[in-house]
Amino acid sequence: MYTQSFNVPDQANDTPTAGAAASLKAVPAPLSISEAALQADFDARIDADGRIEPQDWMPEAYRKTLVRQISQHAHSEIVGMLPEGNWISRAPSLKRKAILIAKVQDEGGHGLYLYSAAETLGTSRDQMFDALHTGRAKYSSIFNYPTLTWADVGVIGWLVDGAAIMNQIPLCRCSYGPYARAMVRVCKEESFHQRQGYEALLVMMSGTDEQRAMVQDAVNRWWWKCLAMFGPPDADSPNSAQGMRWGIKRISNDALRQKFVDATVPQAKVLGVTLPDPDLKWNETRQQHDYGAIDWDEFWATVNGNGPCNKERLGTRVKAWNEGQWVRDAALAHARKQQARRMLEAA
Ligand code: BYC
Repeated sequence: MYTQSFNVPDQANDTPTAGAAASLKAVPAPLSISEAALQADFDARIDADGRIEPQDWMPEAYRKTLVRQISQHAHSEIVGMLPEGNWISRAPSLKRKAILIAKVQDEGGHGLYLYSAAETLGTSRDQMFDALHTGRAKYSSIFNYPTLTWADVGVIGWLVDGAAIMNQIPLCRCSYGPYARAMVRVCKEESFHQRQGYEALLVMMSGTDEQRAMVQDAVNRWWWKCLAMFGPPDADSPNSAQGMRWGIKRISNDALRQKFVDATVPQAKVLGVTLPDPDLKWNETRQQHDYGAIDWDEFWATVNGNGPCNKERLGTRVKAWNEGQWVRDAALAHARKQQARRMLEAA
């Protein structure tokens, strides 16, 4: 926690003089004044829409919230490689295989930028992985559903990455610098992911009846899960108010969900698929679409570890971590050897 060094009390001022020790000991005035000043400085920077950087003082709760959100986001990217990775060996053409490999690799890269951003807050990558592997950390609910057909890969690109972009564009303006900067690159790549998915679906929709039915079936299975991805309704979102006050979240869960629905309806029309919601219709007064009720019980069951693929996803990650131990050991041994060689040469 090197960034908290400003918190250390000034020894010269804090050391009590003989005889006055008992009364002075209980008065943390210099520290609290300096903390209040640091807090005021932090608040002013947030109010002015400024950026907080790793070396800056920040309240402990801000740091914790960021570690929670960024590490969960990183885990989502890494676990998110699995449902689509499942189709790399069965992609229908060389072109689709090359695109899918690139996309899945990009998701791995996003995870790595995000772990690096979280590390600047004083939490190690090992700690974050341990939280994931022991089930203490969350990752996006959406990756606990199976990819049953090739159309699922296209629908994940179109809808899952589409929802992710909607959520992530505002994160490019997040108040924490390293997260915001990581998100700029992530969003550029997500945009390619969304387009490749949509284009793959357009091709399938111009194919056979069987292919069209496959796309519609995938849309039916993923639509509601994508709406839930934005998180609980604002009224049931315990972290939103503070996250928005701190400029971490810029747009609320419900507002982002609405933007996603409004953006996706015309895309579905062009594609020729039906979104599986009989209550979905344009509301002239609101100038937005109304949509039906989301099954929040199902969402929470999935978030809490009881979705169709939770155990499989976590098991796969833990297995990969254990089987990769020799790679990490070898890389560390190599780094140590290199360092020893450099020191010998310098001596
Ligand atoms: N799934 O108070 P709330 C991708 C949790 S991957 C699971 O609204 P907050 C991709 C939430 O964590 C992109 N849990 O929380 C990769 C909280 O629990 P804790 C993933 C969820 O943080 C591969 C509780 O519910 N994107 O693009 O203000 C292939 C109450 O929620 C979910 C991100 O991670 C969920 N869906 O808002 C393809 C974006 N929703 O932590 C694509 C970054 C909520 O208090 N994260 N919860 O125990 C965020 O923007 C925010 O953290 C959220 C939640 C909007 C997700």
